[in-house]
Amino acid sequence: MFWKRKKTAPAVVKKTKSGQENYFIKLVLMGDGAVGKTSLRRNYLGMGFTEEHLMTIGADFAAKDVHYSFNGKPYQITFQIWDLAGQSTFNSVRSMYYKGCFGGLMLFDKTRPSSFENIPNWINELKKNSSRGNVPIIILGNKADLVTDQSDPNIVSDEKVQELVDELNGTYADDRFRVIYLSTSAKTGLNVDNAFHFMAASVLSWLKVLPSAPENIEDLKKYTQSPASESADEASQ
Ligand SMILES: Nc1nc2c(ncn2[C@@H]2O[C@H](COP(=O)(O)OP(=O)(O)O)[C@@H](O)[C@H]2O)c(=O)[nH]1
Ligand SMILES: [Mg+2]
Repeated sequence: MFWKRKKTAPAVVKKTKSGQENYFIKLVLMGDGAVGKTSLRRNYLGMGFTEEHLMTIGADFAAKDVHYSFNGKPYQITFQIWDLAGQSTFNSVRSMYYKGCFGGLMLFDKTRPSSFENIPNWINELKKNSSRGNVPIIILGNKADLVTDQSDPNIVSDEKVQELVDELNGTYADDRFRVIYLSTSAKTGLNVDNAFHFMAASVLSWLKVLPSAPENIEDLKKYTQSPASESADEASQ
C-alpha cells in the first residue's frame, strides 16, 4: 500500500532557493483530432498560430513556469502540458499519457458537434487512467473566432454545454473543484491564459493548498491577482 502510493504520487512541490514553493503540475489536453489541442498549447507557450494541422507524433509535452498570487500569497507553478496525437491508439501510450496528471483541459470544436458529443468518452478515459481519481477538468469550446452566428444549428450552443457542465458538477459534488466552460480561440488567444489560471487555482484547491476552488472566472478574479507579466499577456489579446 505504502509503496504503491509513493509510486503513483510523486512529490509535486519543491522549495526554491528564495524559499518559495514551486508546484509541478502535469496537465493533459483532451479532445478529438483537429479540435485545436496543439494550437492551444502553442498559443499558451507564445509560439504563434498556423492554419496547418500540426502533426503531433505519439505524445509529447512542454513545460511553462508561471507565477500566480492566490489570497495574497505567491505561488510558482511549472505546468507540464501533455499533448496526445489523435491516432495514438496504443493503450500503453494512452495510459502513460494520463498517469499522474492533475487536470484535464477538455477541448471541443464549437463548429463540430461530434467533437462535443465525444466529451464523455474522453472524461472516462481520463478517470480510468489518471491514477489520482477525479482530477479538475475545464471544458473549452475552441475556435470561438469562427462563430459568427451563435444561433446557427451547426454550432454547439452554450446552453447545451452548460447542461453538460451542470451534470459533471453534480457527479463531482464531493470533489474540491468546479467544472467550468470557457469559449477559447487558439487563433486570437481568447481565454487561453484564463483557462490555465483557473486550472492552477483548481489544482491547488484539489491539493488542499488553497481552502476552496473558484466557482467561475469572476470568482477567480475576486481572490487572485495576476502577476505583471501575465496581465501584459492578457492585455495584448
Ligand atoms: N480558426 C481557428 N482555427 C483553429 C483554432 N485552433 C486550431 N485551429 C485549426 O484547426 C486545425 C487543427 O488544429 P490542431 O491544433 O492541429 O488540432 P489537434 O489535432 O487537436 O492538435 C489547424 O488547421 C488549426 O490551424 C482556433 O481557435 N481557431
Ligand atoms: Mg495535435
